[in-house]
Amino acid sequence: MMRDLSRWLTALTALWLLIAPATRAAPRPDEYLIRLKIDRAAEIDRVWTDYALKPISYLPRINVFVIRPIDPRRPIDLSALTADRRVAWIEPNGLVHATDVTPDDPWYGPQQRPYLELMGLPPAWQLTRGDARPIAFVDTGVDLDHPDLVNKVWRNPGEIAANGLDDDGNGYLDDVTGWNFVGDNAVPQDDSNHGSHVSGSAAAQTDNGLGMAGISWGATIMPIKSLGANATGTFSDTAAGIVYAADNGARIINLSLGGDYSAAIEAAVNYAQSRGCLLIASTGNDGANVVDYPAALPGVLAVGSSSLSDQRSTFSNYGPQIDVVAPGEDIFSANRLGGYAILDGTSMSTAHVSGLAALIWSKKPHFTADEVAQVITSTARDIGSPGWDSFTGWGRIDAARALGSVNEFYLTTLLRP
Ligand SMILES: [Ca+2]
Ligand SMILES: [Ca+2]
Ligand SMILES: [Ca+2]
Ligand SMILES: [Ca+2]
Repeated sequence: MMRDLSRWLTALTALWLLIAPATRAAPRPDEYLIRLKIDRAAEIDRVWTDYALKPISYLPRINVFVIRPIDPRRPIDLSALTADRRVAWIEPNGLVHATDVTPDDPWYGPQQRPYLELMGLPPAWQLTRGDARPIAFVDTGVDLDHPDLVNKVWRNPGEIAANGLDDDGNGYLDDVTGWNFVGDNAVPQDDSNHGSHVSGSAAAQTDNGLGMAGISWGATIMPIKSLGANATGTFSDTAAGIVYAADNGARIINLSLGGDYSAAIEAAVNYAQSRGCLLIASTGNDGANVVDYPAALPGVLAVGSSSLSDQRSTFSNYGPQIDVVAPGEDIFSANRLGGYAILDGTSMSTAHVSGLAALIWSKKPHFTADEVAQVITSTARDIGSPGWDSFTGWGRIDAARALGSVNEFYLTTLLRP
């Protein structure tokens, strides 16, 4: 039996040596690793024949084959192989990265590192750094010229700038970079700092040797100005901003805002949810036993603030609707003048969760909003009293655990602990 395998391997090794230089330069997305439960060469060859596979190499000490489809246009039938009694397991030949991912942004080390590390971020970045799908920030606008944001601002693909036409027919003239519902114009420029700060935390340009790091290196920022310079806005502008985000391609809607219940905002939230959006909102900063709206609405991920020592921030509102907490004290991010500022609040915590949601969705684009939310809550580090509690929800978010949980090839269910 073993002699058969050895002979077969000798032939395979020769093949591998022959083709190795040409084929090992770049990772191959159609390569798989497989362990079989059989060891006779003829039986092994039979598996390759049955599924039109060709072995590329073999790792004898761990009994793992590297395989590819014979015809690269015909993908491997994974479900059949997984079910085949001769197969122990199969997985894609994925990528691993160097063990440390340290962004080169100069403020990362001195300012952001403690709370980003607490959230498991350098390890999570080994698994994904996000994709370019936008996060909408319904807020005070964004500093559209900020050196660490300018290259991350979402561009409306269907709109031509400054031609006085609503080219994409979405009801908004010349809305190439979002919309200003306060001024009713196409320039959602920040006049407060707040919107630049939260969008920077989630998605500032990262590893560009400049300023700060954002949680999703890939995500773009959809600026929607619904709050004025005093960081206050109307129910109607907020509702309109949520609808705009849902209609224009944002799946994540960051709502670092809160107040009283509004039927119009609830209707907008329901509309966005019906379009597949995940809405993430702040519990509020009064230190009170009340979760602000819209965070208190069903299905909205309600985010409170925690400290570097994993305690609820004294200002962080709490209550039965809270889902998770994230660091929200001494948070370093962009301001409206091309610079940076340190702010506290559940707004900052919310932006961290939005950034994490973008990382998860980049890894699992077919997930529903509820599934992304469940990854976030089920992988949070339980703090405070054991299990869900009204001060910190399911706990403090952990990007490394969240991305680790969706990195498994056979992901079937995600259960809360
Ligand atoms: Ca338009
Ligand atoms: Ca136009
Ligand atoms: Ca940067
Ligand atoms: Ca707890």
